[in-house]
Amino acid sequence: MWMSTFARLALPALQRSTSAMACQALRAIGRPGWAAGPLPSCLALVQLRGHQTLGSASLPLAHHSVRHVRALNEERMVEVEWEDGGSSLYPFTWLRDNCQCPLCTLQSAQARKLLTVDLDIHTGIDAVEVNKDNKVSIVWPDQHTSVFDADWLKRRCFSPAARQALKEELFLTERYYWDSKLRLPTADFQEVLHDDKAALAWFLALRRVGIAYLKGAPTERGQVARLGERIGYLRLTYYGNTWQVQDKFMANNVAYTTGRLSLHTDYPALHYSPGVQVLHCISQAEEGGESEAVDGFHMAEQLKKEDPEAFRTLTSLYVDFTDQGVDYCDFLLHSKKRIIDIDAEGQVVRINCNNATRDSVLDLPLHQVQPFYRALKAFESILSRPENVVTYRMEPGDIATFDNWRLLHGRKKYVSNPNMTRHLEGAYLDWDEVMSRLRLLRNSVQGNI
Ligand code: OGA
Ligand code: NM2
Ligand code: ZN
Ligand code: ZN
Repeated sequence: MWMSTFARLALPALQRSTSAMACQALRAIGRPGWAAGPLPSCLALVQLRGHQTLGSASLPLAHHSVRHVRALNEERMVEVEWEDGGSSLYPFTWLRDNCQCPLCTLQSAQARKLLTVDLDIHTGIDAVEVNKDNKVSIVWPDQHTSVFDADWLKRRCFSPAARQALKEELFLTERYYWDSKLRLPTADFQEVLHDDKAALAWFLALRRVGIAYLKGAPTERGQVARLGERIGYLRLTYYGNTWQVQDKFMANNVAYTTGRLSLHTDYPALHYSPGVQVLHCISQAEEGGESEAVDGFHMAEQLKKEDPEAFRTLTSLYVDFTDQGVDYCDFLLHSKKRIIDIDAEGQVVRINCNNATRDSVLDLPLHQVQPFYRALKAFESILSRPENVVTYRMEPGDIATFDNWRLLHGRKKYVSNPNMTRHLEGAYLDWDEVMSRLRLLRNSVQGNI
């Protein structure tokens, strides 16, 4: 069953791949004896792919031909009519700004050379035509010529549907919301290191579900660093390139004790908190130490429905976080964050919630203090409902990878045993680097089919 659940979770993001590739990618995460049900057939995957809603503009494999072009001089736009129906409009200014010729573009870097100071934002057009290679050729009033590839133009169509489709392709913003019934999407550690399709499936699950589990890693330090190399590089913080979650004498963080960690996100004391967290279990406690995870975006949505006033409070008040001590070097951090961070459209983009590092400094007018605590309690009580929390026990060789901007995670207290000490090795990454690797793998995997 979990495999088909995974197919449902990861597939919408795989929709621009062929069904064969999707099947291979999903099989790559299958582990005999782990799957509770049969592998989904390619037919089922094709049917799932049929649910896609994205427009054709973002399909990198499709080839588009231009039927006709004309300049709309009043509107100062070029209209491109496509052979397969429909048309797209491109403003003169945008076309001139994005001329791909060697004078305007540094081809070795695919970067703009043209300076804004040299861009005439009121330019007209002398001539526009479809050339014999089916490219759109424009002659500007100063006789500079620009030639645009049809597929390149189609991908950059300004229609709302095309922009939405390209945004989804580039940033994979669709999320699968879950609760305690989630079966953690799971892949094999060695496979994600060595097989590009397995790695792609891992990243797609991590992005869409917010958590992906890896099994079969060696039970020694250095494995999270290998994942970092697979992606690019790890995010260095004051706790080091990688860090050891163990019961430590004079612990410089509550994580380095045997105590319970209530549901939290890591490092809100940094204004740009780490996007992705990796936790590798090297040894587990004999008693206690189980892990918990909850879908923060889903819970924020729930809070908005159940208690809009609390949602408004947590999305508007800035709360102080702090962290101080010595580890990689000495540090004294202060930040101001909203517990539920929303963008200009009101979409939840990040959860910042850590009871240990929430500062005693609270920069609020007196009358907002009690409402803040009431709202925090309301959120906390939704987060910790048993129907919302996934509980799992990490075994040596397991690695949890999760979206630290979205998930809250915790651990139960454990008993420290001198013969069998609990030890996790952790590391952070940022979403930029993970998404960069995901896009590159998607391109190379698709290029090979
Ligand atoms: C942490 C943490 C989880 C665990 O170190 O921030 O959440 O299981 N650890 O020890
Ligand atoms: N550790 C695990 O925000 C935090 O302090 C989270 C960070 C110590 C690197 C814990
Ligand atoms: Zn040019
Ligand atoms: Zn943590």
